[in-house]
Amino acid sequence: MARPATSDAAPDPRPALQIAMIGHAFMGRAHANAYRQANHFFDLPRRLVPAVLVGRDAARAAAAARQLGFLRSTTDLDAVLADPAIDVVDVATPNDSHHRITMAALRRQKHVLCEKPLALSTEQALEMAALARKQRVRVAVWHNYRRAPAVALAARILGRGDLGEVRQVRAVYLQDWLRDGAAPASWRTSRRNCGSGAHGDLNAHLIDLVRALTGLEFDAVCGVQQTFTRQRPDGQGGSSKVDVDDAFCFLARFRGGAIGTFEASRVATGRKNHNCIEISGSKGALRWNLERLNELELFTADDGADVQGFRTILCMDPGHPYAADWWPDGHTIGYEHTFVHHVVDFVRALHDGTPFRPDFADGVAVQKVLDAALQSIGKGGWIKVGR
Ligand code: SOE
Repeated sequence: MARPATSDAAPDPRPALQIAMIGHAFMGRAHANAYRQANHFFDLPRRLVPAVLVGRDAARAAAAARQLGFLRSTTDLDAVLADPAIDVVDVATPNDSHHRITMAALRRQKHVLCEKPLALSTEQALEMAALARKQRVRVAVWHNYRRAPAVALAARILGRGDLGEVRQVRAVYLQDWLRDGAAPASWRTSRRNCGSGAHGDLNAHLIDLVRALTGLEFDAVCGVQQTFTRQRPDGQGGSSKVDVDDAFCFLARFRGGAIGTFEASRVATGRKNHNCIEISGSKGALRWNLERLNELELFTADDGADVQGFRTILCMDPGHPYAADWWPDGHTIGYEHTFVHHVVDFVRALHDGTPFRPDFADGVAVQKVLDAALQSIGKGGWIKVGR
């Protein structure tokens, strides 16, 4: 019988990819989890090292670094960006700092992952995209829902032409965490910090998803918005003005003739994280709902008349995108895994020199639609989306 053997884990031969994460709130936690899980479940060409977490408060940043698995923490962003050992900068901060931090990181030749929406305006987004091209570094926008297995399968189905000509898109992203007027103000309710409310936060995801799934580009949009609660508690016994939308809907015409409806709300009572897209083609249709994110509903018109109907595909079999790296057939995954897949594909693309989407050009495209829809509010009619 073989003698028992004990050995320390062999040193990892892969070159490290040192990551600095700026910010450590909701998205920072999701990104940190993704770095850890990507190393543990996927065969990556680089060893991800969550090297430093940057925050505004030293004690809170240190506590977050410990909890999220970063080697160190600091409040000194400039020193981190100047550190030649840092390869990737992850911008997980409120929207108004995306441009400033990303531009500083790009000037230091860092690869950048930036949260959505990319910027406060198309002008800022264009500057970020131009500098990224000039610096020849790899950049991405954290539109994570592209990498839910069911969404990636939907893109594969649409890309094969199985649904025929895409004619209509109907997309909603509905939450209700601001339904109650007593829900406090935050950076997400202040135009100076976020640019827009549900629109930039949630319609941004829908715009990116529709572009990714269908390849359609927006021609013109016409929007309507409402702010139902215009003052919210500021947490210090006073109140803050709310100067962004609680809900924002818009109609869209796409180049080539397709049309679409988009709805983002943070006051859609009873809806918690209802990101739902339905695409109608000439030969079929599909529907995805984030609240049932492993499932894809599919209708194909060439089924026999007596068996036609939407069928539900559980997208967790080995043939489905990303599924084989997790668990056996049907063992479902969750919201956080979409961020893991984003990291895996980004690291592989960075190492192999292959394209990664969504990049900053995609971030610019989203910003152009967001801005045109906002302009349509002021104009009270249709606005062309800049090309
Ligand atoms: C809040 O609306 C939020 O956290 C968004 O900011 C995220 O992008 C979305 O994925 C979940 O909801």
